[in-house]
Amino acid sequence: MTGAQAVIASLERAGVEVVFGHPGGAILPAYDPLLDSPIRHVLARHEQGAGHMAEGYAQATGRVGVAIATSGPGGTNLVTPLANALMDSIPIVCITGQVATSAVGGDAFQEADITGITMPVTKHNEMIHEADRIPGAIAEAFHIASTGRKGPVLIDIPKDVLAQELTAFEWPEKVLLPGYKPNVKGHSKMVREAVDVILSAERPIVYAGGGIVAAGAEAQLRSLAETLGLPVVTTLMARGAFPDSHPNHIGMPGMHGHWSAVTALQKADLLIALGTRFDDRVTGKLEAFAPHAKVVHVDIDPAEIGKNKAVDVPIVGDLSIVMDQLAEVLTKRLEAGRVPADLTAWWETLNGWLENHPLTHEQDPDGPLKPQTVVRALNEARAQDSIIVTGVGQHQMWASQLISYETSRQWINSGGLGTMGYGVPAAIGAKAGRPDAQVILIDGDGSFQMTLQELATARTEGIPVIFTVLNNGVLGMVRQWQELFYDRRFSQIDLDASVPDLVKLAEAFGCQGFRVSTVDELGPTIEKALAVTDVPVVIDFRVDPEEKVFPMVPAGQSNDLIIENMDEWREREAAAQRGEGADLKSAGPPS
Ligand SMILES: Cc1ncc(C[n+]2csc(CCOP(=O)(O)OP(=O)(O)O)c2C)c(N)n1
Repeated sequence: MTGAQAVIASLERAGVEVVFGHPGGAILPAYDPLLDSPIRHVLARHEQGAGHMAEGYAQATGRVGVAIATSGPGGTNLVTPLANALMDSIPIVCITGQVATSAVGGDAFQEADITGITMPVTKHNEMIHEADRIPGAIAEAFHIASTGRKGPVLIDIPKDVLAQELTAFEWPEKVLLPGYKPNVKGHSKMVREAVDVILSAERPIVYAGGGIVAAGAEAQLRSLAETLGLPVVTTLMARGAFPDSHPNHIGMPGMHGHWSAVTALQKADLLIALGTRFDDRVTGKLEAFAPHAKVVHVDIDPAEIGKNKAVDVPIVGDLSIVMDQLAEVLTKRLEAGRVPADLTAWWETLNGWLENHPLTHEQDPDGPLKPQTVVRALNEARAQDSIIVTGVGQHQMWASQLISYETSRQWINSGGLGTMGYGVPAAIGAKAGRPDAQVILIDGDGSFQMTLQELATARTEGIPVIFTVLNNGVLGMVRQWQELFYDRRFSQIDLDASVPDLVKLAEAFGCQGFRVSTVDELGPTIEKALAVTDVPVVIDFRVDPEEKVFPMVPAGQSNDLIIENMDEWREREAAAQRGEGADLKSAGPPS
């Protein structure tokens, strides 16, 4: 067996059903045995697309996504997906070809030091020097990607190693890595302390992050919240991990979070932070974040504990295991007669906020189509268990705010890196992994144009995604910042909504194209478009470029300064000019 055959055999042994890739000289040997393998190869038009497809696949299915690329530019095109996967803890394995061992270091044709380049954006990477090492390295790659804090692993294989004969193909059934042993069980003393702190808190809140989804701890989260009547907020990475319709759900925190969720964190006396990393988009000005709260923090990655905010009760472990431990201690305490603090007053406050601070927008029936109106209409028309994928920008925030998510893995976006162009390929990957699910991309025209060539992949591979574009003709989120922070001095944001013509573009790619410009056309066109299930669909929604995402915490400010609409923004601005309150334009760090 050659190294190349061993690569494919290893992927088969790892249980891989589909890989996303793009061939080239150095990886060519591995493309030949693919012809004899049951593994499906999806030919992306760009390696960045292949990488994001692997991520979308992983996020939709919970399995490891795989991308394959050639040496040099093939590998460097994977850098963005790798960085994205690292930030969002997405398990992917990337396999790259490398120039022959004898040529390495000699500026050979299509040579790039991909392990060096990707060192800071992978959980682990390795260049293989002998074909015998291939099965072990690939088994380890899958193990590392999918355990502990999940993330990306890259394996680089020189062309001569792919051609080399193995002495024997040995697939390790169990991977043993002496230096890698994620701590999965929480320290029992800390678990007891956490339960005590939780039972005593009068204004507790569960701050649930993407770790809940990664660990599959949704049931335990729900049980904890219901047993103690705890309010829960779900971060951008955790949307759906706790049902939006649940009476204990307070919303999404963060710069564009729900007013009640943001304020609940600010006023809480205890944050029960589960698998979340105190991202600056959630904390706002860190010194002013949740000033009255004690913090219980559970995370699989010890480096996260206390990284940004001091923690009172740190617990390192796998959330699904630690939450079972918490439940066990909690049951004992309650059975022994311990009475939890009374949360009635807290709930009265929270419910009052929820009632008084809903998300609203105004739609003039004859005026320009508002992006929020479109997102609400999509929410109505979609299948309840549909998967929503987004790019990055205003549309991403509206899709998170205005669509109700009831289960995990229904919501796929680029949270940490904020990668425009993520949506099109990630949606294709999600649909490849869950072909029976309705997959709807909600993209911006800027994000869409970064990876739209993958429409060809969707069409030729028979992956019928519904690609929708909130086409405002501008880089909307940048426009919003220029309006609010740079006195409407708009610089380099105009894209022109009519270029490219998205309906013609869809047709050119063999997809069906639809356009909606008015409120009247909205419902009927969405219905028609969603009825198409055999080919990919593109819907061009022409929306108002002036619309802004609210609520908003101005960058670098305290979350106490959450602003709900433009009128309030102007009032605060005027007040600041009179010397009453913070200068909204200071826009200091973080970015
Ligand atoms: C690759 C990349 N480049 C630049 C940015 C900075 N950026 C963030 S949002 C945004 C505008 C997004 O425009 P669009 O996709 O049209 O969405 P909209 O905000 O209009 O909904 C830009 C340029 C980014 N996030 N990613």
